[in-house]
Amino acid sequence: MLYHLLYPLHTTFSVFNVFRYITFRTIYASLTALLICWLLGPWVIRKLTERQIGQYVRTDGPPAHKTKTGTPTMGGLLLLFAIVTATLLWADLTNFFVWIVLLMTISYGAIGFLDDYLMQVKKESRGLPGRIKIVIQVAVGLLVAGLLYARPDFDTRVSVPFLKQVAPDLGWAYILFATMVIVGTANAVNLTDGLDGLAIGPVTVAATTYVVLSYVAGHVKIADYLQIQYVAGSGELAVFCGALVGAGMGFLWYNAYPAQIFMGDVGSLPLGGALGTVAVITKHEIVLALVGGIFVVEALSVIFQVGFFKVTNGRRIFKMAPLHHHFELKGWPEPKVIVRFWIIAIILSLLAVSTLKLR
Ligand code: 57M
Repeated sequence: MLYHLLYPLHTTFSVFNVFRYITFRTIYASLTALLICWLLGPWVIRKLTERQIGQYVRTDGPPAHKTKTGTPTMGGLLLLFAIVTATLLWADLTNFFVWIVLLMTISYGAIGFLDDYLMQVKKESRGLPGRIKIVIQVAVGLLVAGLLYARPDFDTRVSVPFLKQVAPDLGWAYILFATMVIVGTANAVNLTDGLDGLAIGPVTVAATTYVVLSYVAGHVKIADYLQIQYVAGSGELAVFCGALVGAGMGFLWYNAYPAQIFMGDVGSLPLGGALGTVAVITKHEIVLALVGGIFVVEALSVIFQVGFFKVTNGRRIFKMAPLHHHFELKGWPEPKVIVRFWIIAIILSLLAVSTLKLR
């Protein structure tokens, strides 16, 4: 909004010319979202506590988690407010991709809110039935992917990191592929959110990576120089990703160990869905598996654990899945598991950015 209000004044006040630059608006979207989370955090924690919206901790989890019972949850509402507000303030609101990613974020936030509400407020311990949750996620994913596919200039080729010449064109099947990326990322982030700051840290790292990837994908000269697919208008997603980064840092201020607040599904699902959608729009879908390698490994640990359990009639690969619980049960203190996962997330992000040059 500020872009539309203030940039036109640059003919009178040249200082407002700065609003034309995506880099400037990305930085201030990030700082705005950070400030919103920082300033509203204590109030949100107090309100959730007053309303007794405290985490129900399952008894079959690691023993150390028992002390977490009652921690205020659904803090994702603060994340969503910060991200949407900062984006509306600083992004170019005539950009189609900005509205697509906001549609995704708010839709998945609503799914997560319903699940949390049923579980934490109505005390229906299982929340929204898993099948219903996944069906709605797939429906929203198909809608978003379909809206992108319907764009005349939308490219249905899939870029492969490191392989410049390889970009298979999926045609209409790209809609299914994009939906899989979005739904898969949302649920992988959801599974990862099982220790203090364990999800929001890597989400913030991934969002930082996609600030860079969005900017270069939307810059015709840089995209040509790097020989990556140019996606006109995708650069504006750097502003949205900047808001993700700021909100993530602001939320981590309170979600850091020992957490004063959990994000809930109302936070984890939209964060993952948004990252998946940005990856699809900027044509960096497969590299998301590298950027979000922590989420991939956490999800795979569950898949392998459940599969092995069924095939061997009760034996386990890990002490407990997702993988973070395995290390907890091996005796690693929670903060050590968390920070080591963050370090790996940063390494994977650096490798992902390096794929821009290694082609
Ligand atoms: C999402 N939710 C956390 C919090 C957060 C199929 C199976 C792998 C599913 C999986 C599952 O239930 N996943 C749900 C993970 C939960 O966190 C809440 O959920 C929101 C995110 N969606 O915002 O509101 C618990 O995580 C802890 N937590 C923190 N700090 C945080 O900042 O400590 C969360 C955020 C919270 C809190 O204790 O209560 C979760 O873990 O449920 N199931 C599991 O992950 C379970 N694993 C399991 O059953 N493994 C089996 C099979 C099925 C693979 C096995 O290994 O044999 C574990 N989780 C629980 N109990 N709760 C272990 C058992």
